[in-house]
Amino acid sequence: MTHTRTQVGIVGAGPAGLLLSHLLHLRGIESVVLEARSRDYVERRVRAGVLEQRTVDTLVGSGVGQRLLAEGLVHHGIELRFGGAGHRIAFEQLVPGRAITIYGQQEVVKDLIAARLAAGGQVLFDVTDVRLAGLDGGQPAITFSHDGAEHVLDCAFVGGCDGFHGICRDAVPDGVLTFFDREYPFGWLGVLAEVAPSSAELIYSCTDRGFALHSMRSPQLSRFYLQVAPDEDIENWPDERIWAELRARLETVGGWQLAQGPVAEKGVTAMRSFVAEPMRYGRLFLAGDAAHIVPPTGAKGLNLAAFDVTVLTDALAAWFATGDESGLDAYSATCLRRVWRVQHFSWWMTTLLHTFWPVDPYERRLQRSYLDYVCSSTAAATSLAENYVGL
Ligand code: RFL
Ligand code: PHB
Repeated sequence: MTHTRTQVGIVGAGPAGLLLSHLLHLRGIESVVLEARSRDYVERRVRAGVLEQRTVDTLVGSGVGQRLLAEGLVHHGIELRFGGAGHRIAFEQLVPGRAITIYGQQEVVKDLIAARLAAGGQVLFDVTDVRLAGLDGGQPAITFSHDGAEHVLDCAFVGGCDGFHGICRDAVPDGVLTFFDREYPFGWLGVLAEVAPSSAELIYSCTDRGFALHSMRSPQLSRFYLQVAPDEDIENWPDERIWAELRARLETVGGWQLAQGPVAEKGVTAMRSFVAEPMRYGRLFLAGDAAHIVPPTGAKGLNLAAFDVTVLTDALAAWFATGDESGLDAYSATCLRRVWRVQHFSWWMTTLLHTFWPVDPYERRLQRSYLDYVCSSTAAATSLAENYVGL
């Protein structure tokens, strides 16, 4: 059993854990990141694609934005497609000066890993049996196995950045956290295809066959999502069926055609909303998906993870500099204010755009009425736009 010491032990090398480690390093604070998966796996995992302006500013401002600025696609609007017509939500008019950037989560992860390793940072991949102890005292310790040996990492604080299925949240004694959650009666089938996007901007399409989203990753790579059953077996979706369904749900306006290409990746994700309160237990601070998740319709999860760790970095930097605890004490409440705004927005976008089977005709008309309202009232469209680009 080897013993090492660091200032902040971080569990999870997703966007939250890596960005926390990187931001702490810039403030002169040492950390070790422990990741259950391989480097190759985390760098290939296809997930989010939409970065809010604030997230872009954080990445660029901390020196990891070179590739993001060169390769990211800046978008000034999205399209809502329903009832046989497309309606553009024009950010440049509704929220001047604010935009979103399309840049894959795995590219953010690659950039952050490269920056940590170049700065001599420690990111350990393929660790197993991670366990937390001493969270309620002043001496937390993380035990884990790596390369066939057992290790103990002593630290002043633990960053619980290990996602929704991680172990950090479960390390909190029963009764301390309150959970809030909602499951949706559908999931998303995500597809990455080697074909130029058929649209310059994202299309959120609401149809009687279900929801579809046309997104992208680059001028050569398109990303699509189809609303499916939450437990849908991907084996039921050969590529031809995927393209036929995407065409049926997206080619709903006159003359618009979907370009097809080879499918590079596909998979099904269930959708849920979840919040754990508070986001702290003693010396453990939960951040990102470990503390809260949202359905991806609002494109918010990664952005929220980035927000959490900027708040946490400031709080930890103040503590290490002067012993000031006020930032740490305020961490959970500061994050949860934003978390709940995003919870509402993501639930609302999901409810507005999906088909809930069996269809309740009354609810369907309410949905349609709200879509019409969002697309005809500047006030309603501004509300969507400011939440989408990030408050
Ligand atoms: P992650 O990315 O899940 O990373 C957690 C890491 O912890 C590791 N881990 C452990 N490590 C050590 N020991 C253990 N016991 C461990 N248990 C787990 C895991 O292997 C993993 O590497 O959480 P993080 O960092 O909080 O980041 C959150 C984001 O990944 C997530 O919110 C977004 O992907 C959500 N999301 C979107 N967010 C956006 O902001 N914009 C989007 O456009 C967007 N689109 C999406 C999305 C999520 C999706 N899926 C697949 C859920 C689209 C989809 C389809
Ligand atoms: C994506 O490109 O992966 C994406 C875009 C918009 C969303 C969710 C995911 O709302």
